[in-house]
Amino acid sequence: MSAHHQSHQRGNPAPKDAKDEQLARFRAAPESDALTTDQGVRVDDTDNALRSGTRGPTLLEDFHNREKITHFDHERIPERVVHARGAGAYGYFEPYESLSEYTCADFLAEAGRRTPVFVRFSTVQGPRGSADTVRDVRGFATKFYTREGNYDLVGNNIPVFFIQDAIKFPDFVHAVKMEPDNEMPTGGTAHDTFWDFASLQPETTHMLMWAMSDRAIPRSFRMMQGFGVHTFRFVTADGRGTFVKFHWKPKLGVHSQVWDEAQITAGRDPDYHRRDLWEAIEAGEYPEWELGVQLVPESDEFSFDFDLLDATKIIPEEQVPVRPIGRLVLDRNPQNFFAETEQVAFHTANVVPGIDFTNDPLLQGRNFSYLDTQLIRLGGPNFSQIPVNRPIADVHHNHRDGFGQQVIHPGTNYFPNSLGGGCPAHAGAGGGAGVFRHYAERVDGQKIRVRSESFQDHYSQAALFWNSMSDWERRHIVEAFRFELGKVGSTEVRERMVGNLANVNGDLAKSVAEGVGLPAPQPVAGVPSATSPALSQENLLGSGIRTRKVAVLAAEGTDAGHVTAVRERLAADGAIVEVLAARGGSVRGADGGSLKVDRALPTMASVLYDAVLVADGKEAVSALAADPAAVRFVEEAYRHGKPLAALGEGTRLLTEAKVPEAVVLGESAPDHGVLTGNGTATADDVADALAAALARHRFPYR
Ligand code: HDD
Repeated sequence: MSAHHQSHQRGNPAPKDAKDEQLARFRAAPESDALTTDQGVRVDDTDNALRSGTRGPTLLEDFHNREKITHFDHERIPERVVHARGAGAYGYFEPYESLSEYTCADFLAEAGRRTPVFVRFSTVQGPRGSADTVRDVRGFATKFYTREGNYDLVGNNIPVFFIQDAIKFPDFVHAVKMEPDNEMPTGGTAHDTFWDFASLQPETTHMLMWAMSDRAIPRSFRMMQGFGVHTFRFVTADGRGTFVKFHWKPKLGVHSQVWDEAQITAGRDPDYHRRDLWEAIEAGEYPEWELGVQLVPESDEFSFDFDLLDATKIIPEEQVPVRPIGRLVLDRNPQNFFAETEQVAFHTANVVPGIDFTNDPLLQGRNFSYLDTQLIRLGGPNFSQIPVNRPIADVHHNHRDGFGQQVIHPGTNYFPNSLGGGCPAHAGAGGGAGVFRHYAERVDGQKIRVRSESFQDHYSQAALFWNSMSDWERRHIVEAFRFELGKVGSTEVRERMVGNLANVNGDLAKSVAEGVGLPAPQPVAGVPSATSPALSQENLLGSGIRTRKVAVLAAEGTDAGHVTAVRERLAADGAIVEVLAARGGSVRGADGGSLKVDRALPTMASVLYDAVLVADGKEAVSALAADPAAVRFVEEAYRHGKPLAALGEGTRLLTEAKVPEAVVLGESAPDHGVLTGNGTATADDVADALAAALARHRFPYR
């Protein structure tokens, strides 16, 4: 039975936490009960409509038929205007230590205090049915079901944003989304309107650098960072504020695909990231992130050469270190995608006591937009009653009625009242603990439509990002710009964009220009040379090889002993080893035994694996070398920088796939990540070397 089917039948285990207990009250397990109508009337035939004679017309009187079709006709709701495609999971957050010195937030007050969470990851541009591995920003939205109400941290996997003021969001989204006449492209930004807008709006430049880097093609949701983006504010019980930026750091390291791989994956498995998250959780490999904060005292508000309120800027970690404060673990998949992942509603304005906003104009606009969009997306003002959205904290108010009202509110519905015993009364009588108090910021200004002077430097941090990249990261950024601008029909737009890039780096602008057939733009003097090593993925590898997938290519006559030895060695470190052969079932081993085949080669592709091993066995390797699918598998994995290993005769397949000079173990291995025995290497030697190579993720310098 597949993991998929098991999950359908796993029933309702004992609730894990307060949120799960609440959700359990809303779950309905229909398997054991008789079929009924919406009204609870039992139905004995849902296959044949009521008709006049066996060959006659269907009768309007058939309430079951009408109800069934009507309900079906109304199953769809509007998709999110951005972030339509996503996947979610439940879990928990727990702080390492009390943060009471900075915030009165209850969920951060005590080491180990667990708060249930729901997290939804997403792409931004594509519709619900688009592929997971497009070049795009990824959403990383977390709902903390705290004892003091829901707190939503609605972030992305990139720490800055395209625009500085929310009033530009409709323009930006119109430009990035599919073009209005032909609704292309589905997923991704490689089209005229996006680059037209971007090239005319220099504040996008910093974010463009990130979006053209490998950050925009993650290997897995489980292997990307998350950022709150804005500067928020921690507030203590006595009203003291501290600026705060939030960072999520994945335990598995930050890893990406390469662009060619991402494009192939979009065809081979459009659900690649969704499947990866689902399967990891089903297998008990619970993804984990560390929450870190950058804290800035209010007195330092003006001590940076950028504005803390400008969402196109980071605070370099070298300037303000990220302090780890807790961990997030995702340990449960939803049971119904629509009910949970689709209906979940995040909102930047869902804050709890101890967390407050700043005047970041992007954040201020978001605080309007989310509730507004959800009113139409979820059909009216009662969506906070949908199970996934309900707080575990008690809810008492005088909001009444509206579409889909689920609650029977007896009694009075206004404040103040005496007839209802004065309930609900203002909270806070007993000293105010647990009450939301807005940070008493002094605000004093003229009513003007003007962007602050301190928001005007659009290039320094774009340059900082470029300067901080390793050579291979820079190469990928150049290739991404060439690809995207190469898809742009308007020469004028391409020229303008390349011109902007000259403000970031002359070589970058020149290489991109070359790639799209334009002359190099005039160099710009005085481009900053500062770096921030924390920005390079080279420094974010993480450790270990848990859940990394290794394909073993096998055929009739494979040395099964070797395969088993390698599998055991890698599995001990948590990697997943799958045997692939031309057909499912099993193959005959070289010594006459048999080896189970996990996947039929034609159903898979190299892009779905992190490394490839070719087993020994003369007959088997001859068959593989004659199979174009196997040759392509190896050739592609090599091109995508993945570790390759061959045992004994297996090297012949590498040669057939034109993998240059396999490195002999013990010499310069694993620097190129191509590992072959020198005749004396045992399966264990190869497995050890492969494990070390897997931990490095990719070999981009081939
Ligand atoms: Fe947004 C959804 C993240 C700027 C308006 N946004 C949405 C989601 C994420 C983000 C992760 C998906 C939530 C989910 O999984 O349901 N958005 C961001 C970040 C931003 C940002 C990190 C900049 C720092 N967004 C932004 C602005 C506006 C919006 C400036 C409007 C002025 N975002 C929305 C929205 C969405 C949304 C239209 C679409 C569906 C939804 O909210 O529920 O309201």
